[in-house]
Amino acid sequence: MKSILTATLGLCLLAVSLGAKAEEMEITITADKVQFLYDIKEFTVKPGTKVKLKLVNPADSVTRQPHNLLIVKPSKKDVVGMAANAGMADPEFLTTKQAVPDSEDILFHSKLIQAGEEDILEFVAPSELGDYPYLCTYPGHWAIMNGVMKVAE
Ligand SMILES: [Cu+2]
Repeated sequence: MKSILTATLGLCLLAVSLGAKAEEMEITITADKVQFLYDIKEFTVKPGTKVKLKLVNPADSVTRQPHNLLIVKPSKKDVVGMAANAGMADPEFLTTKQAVPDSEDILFHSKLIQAGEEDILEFVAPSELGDYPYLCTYPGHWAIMNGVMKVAE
């Protein structure tokens, strides 16, 4: 009996230590200095991975262009992008709202990052496999400033 208890306890401890070793990933995505583009168009994570995504907006003395990064539900890039374009009618869109439209299709988002600044977006990758688009919702950027986070085993 004692050995069964010991074995059970051992398995529990094993499970706890495995649980603590969740997959982690760090990735840096840099905006282009001139064009509305990210340098990484696609990356892959396993479901449930703890992701640290650094978004860098390199300084450019001419454009001083802010950018952000939103990760949205599969196939919702266009819907969220159009909502961002419509956001221009809202005087608070580029300030208080950080150019993030009101949408239930947004899973994670950075703040609006000014030229020369960076932000780290931390999140846990969805458990459901699929292609999760990311995009910059500064109005006019999303159609080309986008990419795909693939959640795959
Ligand atoms: Cu942008």
